Amino acid sequence: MAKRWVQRPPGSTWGDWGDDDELGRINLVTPEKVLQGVREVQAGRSFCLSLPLDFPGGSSLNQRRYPPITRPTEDLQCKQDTFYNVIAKDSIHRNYIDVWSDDVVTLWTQYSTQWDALVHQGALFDADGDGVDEPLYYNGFKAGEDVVGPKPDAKGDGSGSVSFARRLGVEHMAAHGVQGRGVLIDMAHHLGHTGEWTAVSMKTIREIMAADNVVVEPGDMVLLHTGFTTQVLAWDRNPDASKIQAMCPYLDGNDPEVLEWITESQMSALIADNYAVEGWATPSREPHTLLPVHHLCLFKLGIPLGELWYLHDLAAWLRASNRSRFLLTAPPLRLPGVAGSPLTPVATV
Ligand code: UVW
Repeated sequence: MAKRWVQRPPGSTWGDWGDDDELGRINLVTPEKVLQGVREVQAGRSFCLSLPLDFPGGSSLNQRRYPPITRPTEDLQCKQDTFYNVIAKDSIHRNYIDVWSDDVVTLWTQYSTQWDALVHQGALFDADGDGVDEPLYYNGFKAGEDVVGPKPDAKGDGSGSVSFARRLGVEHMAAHGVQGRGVLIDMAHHLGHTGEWTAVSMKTIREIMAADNVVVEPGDMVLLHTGFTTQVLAWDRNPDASKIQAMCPYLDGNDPEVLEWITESQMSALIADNYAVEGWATPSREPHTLLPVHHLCLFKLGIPLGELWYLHDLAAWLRASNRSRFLLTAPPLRLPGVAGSPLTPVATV
């Protein structure tokens, strides 16, 4: 494959792992990194880091995303939506004792606990040096060509898919196996569960890390505990629409030092229990990104983002044990061509 850019975005990693790389910083999750994670397992306890995937409930957090919808598959006579509580004795042969249920789910991939794949956010950038910006994704993959849709048969296999990421989909992470050392930064503990939507600067992050002896090394997956999903869980699928859009601390993407830290720490993934990890960019007259952390991570550096993870119980256990590191096992679905994935991550301590 010929190189697809002559100039890369400043401060990006495009090409560092090859012209066709689709993994980005997940390349830093090496066998040694897995072993470092495994060495953190001392108590043999596991924590589920996922919300139930029908949380937060409703669509007040993001009006494009809805809770999962389930229905039965068709039966053997091809009758739609019927293969559920099927009594084999009645429908096949009186000698059979079996009862079956079999279902279909319509799942908005980023409704609940999720990974954002690298294809989730690109940017306009002049990679071919002709003076005109093109819509591109990480490593110069092209909107409309490598990332196809919306259009009929976008996947090209007659399956009815209307969108399809031929490159940079979440399946590459899954195939690599997302397992390594996780490091938790407990913002909620230090900033209090005030519920205030508060931008957290790098100065504050450094103070929190120093207070808890947290050290992030290249290849680590970094998890930010803000308290957001603790509140989401308490609402029990009925979130307060006036609060859920703007609550709890978030990483200040307008702070250049935050962006420097993400770049220089060489973290392999950035994860939060909140929505979007960050807030919104400060408006400016110049063309700019709406989401500076997304732009840096997904478009420039190739760092997948985790959102809406459930970190409350793990954070409490780590604090009581005076620890911040653990083995994190967090593969997305190996579902080709999608921009995000629900998952059920596990921390083992
Ligand atoms: C936002 O929509 C703000 O974030 P994401 O799409 O990454 O969930």
